[in-house]
Amino acid sequence: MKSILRGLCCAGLLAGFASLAPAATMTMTGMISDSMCGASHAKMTAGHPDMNDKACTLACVKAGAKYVFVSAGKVYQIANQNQGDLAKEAGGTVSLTGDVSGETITVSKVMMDKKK
Ligand SMILES: [Cu+2]
Repeated sequence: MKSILRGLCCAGLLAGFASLAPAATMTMTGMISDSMCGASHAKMTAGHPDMNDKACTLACVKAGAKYVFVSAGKVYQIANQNQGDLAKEAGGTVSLTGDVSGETITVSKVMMDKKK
């Protein structure tokens, strides 16, 4: 009986930790995209062959979408949309450093990925 109570107590603690997860500074490789296209611009660029990923991202943002960061298939929201490098590296593969909290990143640094 005691062990069951202890188990319940631990589960509660873990759940509490998960929801209060502190922001962690992380560097990830991924693509700067927009909330309209998400992980792929293929749908839009198919209809506009003159558009590349960068042009698409910028056009989407101009149309009201937000910059997002796509890494390993996951789409992160970006808290500071006015970060200067976002427009510069839009559509490109980058190393992005920022504070990650859940699904949201506060971007501190964007570096072009030289490998690509
Ligand atoms: Cu787009």
